[in-house]
Amino acid sequence: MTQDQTIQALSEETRTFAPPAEFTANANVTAEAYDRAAADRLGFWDDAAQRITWAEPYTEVLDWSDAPHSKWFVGGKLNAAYNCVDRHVENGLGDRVAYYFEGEGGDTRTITYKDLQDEVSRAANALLELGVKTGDRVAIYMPMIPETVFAMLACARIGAPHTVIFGGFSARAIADRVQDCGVEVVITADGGYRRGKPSPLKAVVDEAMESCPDVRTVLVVKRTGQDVDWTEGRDVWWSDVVDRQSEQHTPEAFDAEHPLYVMYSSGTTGKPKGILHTTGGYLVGTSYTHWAVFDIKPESDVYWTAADIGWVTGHSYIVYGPLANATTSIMYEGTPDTPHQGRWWEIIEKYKATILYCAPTAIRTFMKWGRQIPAKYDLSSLRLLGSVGEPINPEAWIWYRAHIGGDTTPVVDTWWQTENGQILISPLPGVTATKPGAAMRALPGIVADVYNDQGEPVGNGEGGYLVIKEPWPGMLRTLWGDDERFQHTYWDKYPGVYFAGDGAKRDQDGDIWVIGRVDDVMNVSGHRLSTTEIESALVSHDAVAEAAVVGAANETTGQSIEAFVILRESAKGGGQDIVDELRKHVRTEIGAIASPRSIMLVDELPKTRSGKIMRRLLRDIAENREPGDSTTLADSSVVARIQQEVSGA
Ligand code: 6R9
Repeated sequence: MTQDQTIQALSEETRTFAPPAEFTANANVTAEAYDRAAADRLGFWDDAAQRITWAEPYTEVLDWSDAPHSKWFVGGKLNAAYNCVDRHVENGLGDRVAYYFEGEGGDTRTITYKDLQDEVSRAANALLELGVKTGDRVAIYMPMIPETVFAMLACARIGAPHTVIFGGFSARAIADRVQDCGVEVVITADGGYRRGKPSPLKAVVDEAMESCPDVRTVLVVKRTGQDVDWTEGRDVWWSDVVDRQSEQHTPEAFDAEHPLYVMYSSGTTGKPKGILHTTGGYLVGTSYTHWAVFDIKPESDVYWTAADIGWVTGHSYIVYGPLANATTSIMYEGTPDTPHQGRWWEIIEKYKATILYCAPTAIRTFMKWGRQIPAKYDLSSLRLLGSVGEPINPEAWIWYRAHIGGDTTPVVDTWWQTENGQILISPLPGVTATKPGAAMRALPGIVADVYNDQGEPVGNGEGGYLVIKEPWPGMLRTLWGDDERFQHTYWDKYPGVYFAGDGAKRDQDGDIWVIGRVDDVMNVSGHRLSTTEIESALVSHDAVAEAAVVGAANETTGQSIEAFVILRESAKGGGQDIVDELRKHVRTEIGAIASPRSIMLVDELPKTRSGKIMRRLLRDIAENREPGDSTTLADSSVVARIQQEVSGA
């Protein structure tokens, strides 16, 4: 579907689904929360902050005097790992399961809160022995295994901000992030299991380290047992240093604004942004929203966020939010079709999962595979479903509720971003009569709106830009090493108001429908990628003179990456070979997730008189549509020529 068709389909969507009465009767949050927060927003967050155990109390909920830099829970001190682990053990919950881990190959581990305390403490002691100090940044490049959580919490425990790099990124991408963040210690694994095979991680880190002379230690978890190269003096096995440590470690309390982590995310330029989250506000924001949006009953729920820890969804809703709430979670290492297409449903049946949170791209893939697959499993334990990462089309929403949710479970479509740290716009499952495809309204304590270009709120039935008008606890504090870009990207368009970069619509009832990015950020299978970043990768190849990349609408992946490339004269005539070569080059520069679906070789690109590439027209071509208005082009016949070239090819 094109964006216009999406908007059309969304505006024709009129079905609503009220929460089941029984769900409402037992829900954690009632409609009153909206009134309470509207009457006294900071008082509301003050209440929410009581979910956290503070080593020293804060004196002020919010200091916004240096806007857009916020300080939340000013003067408060806490330890994130203590809040996620130790306090639950102290409260007698040591035997509660924190994670049911399911390896792709079928190996399993059950990790209780007491196990987690021991593992995290040992890992923290190991990091201290390796010379990691409070404030040092540690990079983590890992598969989806329990040690990834141990490593993150060990960092948090000693106040060393982590930067987790998604396992699909290339050596170059790792090196960029490690350098930008000033990392000296990297934690990785020999490899992880992907589609039934061990896939290397350590080898990718080795390659990255060639351009990271400041990294002195690489700590390696043995997961697959595959062969690895070894750099003496730099590389150490996790089993050699962590396992022999004491499981006693006293967590130190850090300032509420102490950095917890940096997560790199694609922006509109070639350089990824290091989004900085701090401790107190982030924990309050994630634990409150996890409890409210997923209606978490920690004593009985088995909760599953089927995402990767390498993305923000994993940070907030596999690690920090669920653990702060003493939840039992499922963690799955592999892909949904290994060894068969019913793998997720088998896992839900096995652990009697009650809540599933995943991306629309997964749901659309399951739709394609057919409803007969989930129908073979007992999914009756599920009581709530969530969606995140991209707009969910009404058909996928309905299918999800019907074939996974047994036609009864509420579905919460949750809108938020890496920058936000926590869910901001979402139904409340016991309160909201949901509409398929709508994130509905801002959560209690959050003030969202849709603005037109002039910065005025749009009326019902109108579209515009999504904005957040008041600060929230889990918000990013700045961009690592680039405060100017922080100001410019989010706060300059509408002074004092957070500009999300998403288009949105208010329907006749005033409910919010998020349409998707309005900038050069693409959303491919729920992964955030920048067109510019991929263009830069392409032009860094000797054969390429110029490149333009667009995200075209795609039924399964939401968007697909379509590249238009002008070759240098010397490289012309290479045919399919050069296309394969360029695709490989993008994999090397960024990673497999950024590999274009198609690379079209063209002789020219549509440009305005000021030299700007008109990607809108390229998108029209990629989506097989009659190109829109091209009157601002320097040469309006270019589009027709490109169309000819593309259809000829
Ligand atoms: C959590 C996460 C953020 C971008 C965001 C928007 C899109 C996320 C959405 C959604 C429509 C939803 N997005 N959730 N669009 N409806 N429920 O995904 O963070 O990777 O930073 O992506 O994803 O376009 O701006 P991140």
